[in-house]
Formats: sequence, C-alpha cells, structure tokens
Amino acid sequence: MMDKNDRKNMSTAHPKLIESLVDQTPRAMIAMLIVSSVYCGIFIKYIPFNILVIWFVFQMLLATYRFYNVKEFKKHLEAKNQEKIEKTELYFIISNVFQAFMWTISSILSLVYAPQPYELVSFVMIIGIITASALSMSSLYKAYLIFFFSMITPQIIILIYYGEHHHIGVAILTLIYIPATFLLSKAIYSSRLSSIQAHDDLEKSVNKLHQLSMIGELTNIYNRRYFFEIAENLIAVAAREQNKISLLMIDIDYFKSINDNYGHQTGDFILIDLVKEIEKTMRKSDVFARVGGEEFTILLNNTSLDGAKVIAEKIRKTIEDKNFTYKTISIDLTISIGISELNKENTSIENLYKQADKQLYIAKENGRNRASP
Ligand code: GH3
Ligand code: MG
Ligand code: MG
Repeated sequence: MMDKNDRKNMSTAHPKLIESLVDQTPRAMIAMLIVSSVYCGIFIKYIPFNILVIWFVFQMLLATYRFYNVKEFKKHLEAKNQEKIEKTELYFIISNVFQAFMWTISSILSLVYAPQPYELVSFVMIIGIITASALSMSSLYKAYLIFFFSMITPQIIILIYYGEHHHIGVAILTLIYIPATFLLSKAIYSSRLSSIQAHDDLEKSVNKLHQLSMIGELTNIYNRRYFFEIAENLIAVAAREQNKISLLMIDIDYFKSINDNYGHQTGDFILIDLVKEIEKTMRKSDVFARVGGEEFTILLNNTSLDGAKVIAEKIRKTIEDKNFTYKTISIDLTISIGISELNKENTSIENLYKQADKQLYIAKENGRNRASP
C-alpha cells in the first residue's frame, strides 16, 4: 500500500529522475551551443551580423543559466528540500520555453533574410533539437512536453502560413513526427522510471533482509552478530562522551533438564515467554540480544555497575516470581546473571563480554538464581 508520503512524491518527479536530468544537462548545453554556432555559420551570409551576435549571446546566457540551474537542483536534492526542488523545476521549464522562443526567432530570421529553401535548414535543425532533447529531458516528462510544444507550434504556423506549397508536405511530416516523438519520449521516461522503481524495490528488500538477519528466529530479538555490531558503536560513543555502560549476561538455570523433562518444544515456548518477560523490565535505550541458545545479553546505556546490579536484581526477581505455563505444564525457573562495566580495564565489547561471562560463571558456582558481582 502507498502511504501519504509516497503519494505526495508521485506528484513531483522522483529524485533519481532529476538526478538523471542533472547528469544529461551539461552535455545537452554543449550540444546546443555547437548547433547554435553551426546556425550562425550557415546564416552569416544572409542575416545581419549584429543580430546574429545578439542571438548567440542570448544562447550563451541561457546555457550559463542552465549550468546554474543544475547546481541548484543538486543542492536542493542533497538537502531534500522538496519546495526548492519544485521551484527549480519551474525555472527549468521557463528556461526551456525561452529556449524554444530563441529557436523560433532563428527560424523567423532565416525566413526573413535568407532565400528559399533556407528556412528548411532551420526547420530541420529544430526537429533535430527536439529529438535530441527527448533523450536529455524525458526524465522531466512534463517539462519536455512543454518544450516540445513551444518548439513545434511556431514551426507549424510558419510552415503553413509563410512557406511555399511544398511546405504543406513538411507540415504533414510534422504531424507524423509529433506522435512518434511523443511516444519515443514517453517510452524513454517510462523505462527510466521503471528501472528506478525496480532499483528502489530491490533496495527495500535488501534492507528488510538485513533487518531479518539481525533478529533471532525463535525469540525475535537481536542476534549475536548484530549485538556486537551495535554494542561496538554504542561503546565508541560512550567512551567519547564519558558515559557509563554496563552489560548483563543472562543464562537460564538447569535449562537442559527442562528440555529433558518436558520436551524441546516446551523449552522453546519458555524461551519466547522469558524474552517477553525480560522486555517488560527494559528501557528503550537498552539493547537486548540472544547470544546463545538460552543465553542473553542486555547492554545498559548510561548505567554504572551499581545501577546494573539493581536492574539485574529486578530481572532475576521477575523471573523467579513468574510461573511459566505451557499447555497444562507449569514450570518455575530461575536465571543467573553476570555483570560487567565499561572501565579502564574493560574498554571493548569483547572485554566487557568476557568479564560478564566470568561473573556469570561465578554466579552459577555460588548456587545459581543470583547476580554477580
Ligand atoms: P546451567 O546453565 O544452570 O549450568 O544449566 P543448563 O542446563 O542451562 O546448562 P547449559 O546452559 O550448558 O545448557 C543449555 C541447554 O539449553 C542445552 C540445550 O539443550 C538448551 N537449549 C539451547 N538452545 C535451545 C533452544 O533454542 N531451544 C531449546 N528448547 N533448548 C535450547
Ligand atoms: Mg548456557
Ligand atoms: Mg543454562
């Protein structure tokens, strides 16, 4: 299902479409200046020099503006500023209408100053520009259509009203050319959009897969690998900001005998229920993970050893008091907890983990159902 955000994004161009436009623009502008020079070269014999120079200077100004326009697009895309992107898109469209106006001027100049059939030369040039622009501009389809019609409409008018009879043939050619170019640009646009969408879908799937790989199968909490990844980052931040971090290592007492007495399925159920019970006692900033079959860790952010002892005791008591029931079976169980703290000796997650494991062993040795130290 689409959410509101998706729908809002649909009404404006996909950022990647704008990126592709941004990529194409410099090449398109260089090509435009080359074509403009060729036009000047061909018509310099007929059109007054001053007029040609003014016309060419305007084309250069336009190209300069378009380079600036690209820079604006890049800046606002980076800042994800939708409002500014839309505004830049509008300026892009206006600059294209101006560009169409410049080419219309060029064909009027050739009509006025050059002998027949020179206006055909400028007509063919304009048709070429429209076709090439389908490549560079189709990413912003709306902008392309506006450009297309502001280029082609004056040409049709000029050909029909000011040309000789044979120009009617050219007008008909234009009528065939219009739908063809329309379909061409639409096809380019659609294929770009669908490849971008396919890429987006793939990215989403990869992210989802990554998420799933972080989470354990049975209990739906973070797995060992992700725990080490996230713990490393949190410890780096804590070391920099001189925050306290503590680690609890939890192991179920005599869990093997529960499996042996009631079956593995009962054991699995208890694991799931135990996780839910522990989660209730936790804060948002704590990182809870299953690091072994029936072994769990909780990384306690902003918590000293003394604070961790209080939390460990709370968890221990909760599990001791809880009566686990599966089908008709009622089971009491206890846990042991090893605690360690980030300090001068324990500076890495590996040290912290080793230390907590050592303390867990001591808790087991001292009779289980307890935390150590
Ligand atoms: P203690 O920790 O108190 O020393 O005794 P224990 O019986 O819990 O011993 P230990 O921690 O060494 O054994 C862990 C047992 O947990 C072994 C295995 O049968 C069981 N176990 C591990 N993973 C799972 C699991 O995913 N599901 C079930 N049902 N049992 C598991
Ligand atoms: Mg164990
Ligand atoms: Mg155990």
